Amino acid sequence: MKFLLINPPTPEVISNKEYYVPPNMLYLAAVLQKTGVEVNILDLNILRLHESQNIKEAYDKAVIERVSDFRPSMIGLGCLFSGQFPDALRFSEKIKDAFPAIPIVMGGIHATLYHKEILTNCRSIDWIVLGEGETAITQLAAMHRTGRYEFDRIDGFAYKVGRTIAVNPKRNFISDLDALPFPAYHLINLEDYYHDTSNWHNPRGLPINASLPLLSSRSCPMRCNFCSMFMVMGPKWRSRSPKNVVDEIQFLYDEYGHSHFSFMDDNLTLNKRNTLELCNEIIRRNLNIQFETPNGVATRTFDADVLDALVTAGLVRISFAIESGSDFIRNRIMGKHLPLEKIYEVVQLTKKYPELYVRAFFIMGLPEETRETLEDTYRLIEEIDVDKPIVSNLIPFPGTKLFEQALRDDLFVDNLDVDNLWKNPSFYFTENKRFFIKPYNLDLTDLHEYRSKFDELIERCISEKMRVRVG
Ligand code: B12
Repeated sequence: MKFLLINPPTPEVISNKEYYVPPNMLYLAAVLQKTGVEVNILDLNILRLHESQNIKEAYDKAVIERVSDFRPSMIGLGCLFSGQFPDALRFSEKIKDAFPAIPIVMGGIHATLYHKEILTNCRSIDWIVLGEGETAITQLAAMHRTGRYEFDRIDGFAYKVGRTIAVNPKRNFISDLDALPFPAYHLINLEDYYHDTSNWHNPRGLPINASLPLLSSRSCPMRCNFCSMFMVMGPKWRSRSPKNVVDEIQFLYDEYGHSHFSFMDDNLTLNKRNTLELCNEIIRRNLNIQFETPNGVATRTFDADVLDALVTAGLVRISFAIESGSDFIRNRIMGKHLPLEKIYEVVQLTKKYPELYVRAFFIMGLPEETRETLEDTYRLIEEIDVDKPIVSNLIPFPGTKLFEQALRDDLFVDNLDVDNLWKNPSFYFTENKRFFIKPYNLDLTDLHEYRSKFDELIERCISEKMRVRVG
């Protein structure tokens, strides 16, 4: 049994091209290998392209070449971001045309969201795994081996039955995350992910080639109205033991000489005891590492103990998910349960650590936004004075409460073709120039005016010492 996992290129939104190794591919590969499957990973993000090459043709060629060389029994296509879907679909069509007998399964948030539309409209995609995929993919491989496909036994799975689509809703998520093998780093060449890090914030002066992703937990119990994360990782926050996480760090440190990491958790610090144990274990083992949190952390879970432990263990760059300066928007509308005083308190605590690079994430353009709420955000950014505030234009992600609201109240601008979002990636690209919805009490011109104001403010806030890294 041979399984090929393909990671389509990440959309160009990552302007600095600092690609991470793909955790989805490495986890899926690890569980497959554990059951004796031969696995190969093709990550198109690291394909070296010549300037003169047509990018799409080069991707397609690489895909077909790999399938021809490896001759897999089954192919898995990842789709972490909706923006990856057009490439993923094109790959599946090319593969199906050339190798019609190889089944193609797709997974990731976009496929999870739009499984019905994709299976109904795309002849080249046979199956879709809904949500967290380790259990389903090993079941599929096992069924392929025996030749007895009992699809109704796979939890979180969608497939074609004649002209209809059968869906087994996702009910079970892995409760013992320590039972998962570590991501299969041995199946990739880590050097392919190295980039120039000379402009990185590197207070410990460590040799850094790239930041390796870590997931100490999955999911988040919060239900912020703009976030679609729970559709993949389920309703319950599940955590690995601190020892298991530090074993993985130690492994990457000893085996690969890596000392820079990125925690990609949806809610890294939800459990204070866990966080402190994790930090103490890193300190106890004397690991000279640095780490950061590229996604926002839940500000309200922070206090002096948590921050001190994290910084002592090696935290060098943190991103607080604050989202709005308006109490009304942040708590009543988004549902963040984050008092204004807590924000001031936590940001104040960070000032004790000059080596810590502090980012704060905000969103502008919610339906209930007014000039006053935008002013509140503006004022808060000025007051907290972090190293880098980031204000994003709202994207109402399908599957979120916010998306439903925008649809119900007809807030989408430009007659957005909602029925075709499953195949239309343009919805996801804003570069902070587009607004997809019009707030109830603001015009688009107001939003653009504030966008410019925020851009100027951000430019002023970014401290000189931190004017280093793009992302
Ligand atoms: C890490 C992360 C990033 C990293 C990307 C790292 C990378 N790999 O390249 C960074 C920081 C760069 C990033 C950036 C952005 N991100 Co982001 N990110 C995440 C995050 C927090 C975790 C993803 C992850 O690694 N999870 C761990 C792995 C193990 O889980 P997984 O990928 O879901 O894979 C599992 C299943 O999906 C399934 N599966 C996945 N692939 C496959 C394939 C097969 C064949 C099968 C069977 C199963 C399967 O099995 C896997 C194992 O269980 C998610 C939130 C989330 N929890 O999903 C958001 C998330 C994916 N990001 C999101 C967004 C919007 C962005 C940004 C656009 C934000 C912005 N405005 O800048 C940017 C730009 C990205 C781009 N270029 O398009 C949205 C995507 C929504 C959408 N519909 O597209 C998410 C869901 C967050 C959210 N709150 O809604 N992100």
